Amino acid sequence: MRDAISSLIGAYDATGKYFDRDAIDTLKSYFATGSARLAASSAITANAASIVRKSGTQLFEEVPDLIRPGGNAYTTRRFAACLRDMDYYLRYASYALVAGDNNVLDERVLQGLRETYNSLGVPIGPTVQGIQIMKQAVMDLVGDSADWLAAPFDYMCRELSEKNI
Ligand SMILES: CCC1=C(C)/C(=C/C2=NC(=C\c3[nH]c(/C=C4\NC(=O)[C@H](C)[C@H]4CC)c(C)c3CCC(=O)O)/C(CCC(=O)O)=C2C)NC1=O
Repeated sequence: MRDAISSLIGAYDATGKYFDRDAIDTLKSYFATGSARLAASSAITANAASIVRKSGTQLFEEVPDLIRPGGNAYTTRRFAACLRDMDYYLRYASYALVAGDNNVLDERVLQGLRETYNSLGVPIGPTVQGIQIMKQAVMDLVGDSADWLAAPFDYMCRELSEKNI
């Protein structure tokens, strides 16, 4: 698993280079957002249950077919599985925010996920919509809409959507 610093060291070490101007700028911006990243992550931790519950409710309002007979989140078991998945996305986003790197999402969340979803008929579009709703909820909570805050959510949406459309 990589974070902003280990990724950079890996890349520079691979070619035997000292950190150059670009590397220092990358590190500076990581450190400059450091305490804001920690604050965002701990705000998510403190509000995770309510973010997931409210975002789920909003998703099912926007796409009511999901919880109607024939919908993928219909039945108590699948409804619960859907909210559990949303909780996974939120928790791993809170890790990625601190790491300043999306590698944890690749390794722990996204690997093989599209295949699993496709084989179970879990629809990708509404899943992406659910992640976007949580992104907005987190931005509202933190009172910030910076790129670094959106990044893990957008990354999961992009990777889930890719090659599937
Ligand atoms: C930490 C990394 C990780 C992820 C991401 C993960 C996802 C994940 N979601 C699953 C199922 C599922 N995922 C959903 C989710 C949804 N259905 C909808 O209609 C909505 C759009 C959406 C919620 C937003 C549902 C309903 C199931 C159960 C499908 C079934 O068993 O038929 C499954 C199949 C096994 C199981 O049911 O537990 C996996 C592996 N598991 C993991 O370990």
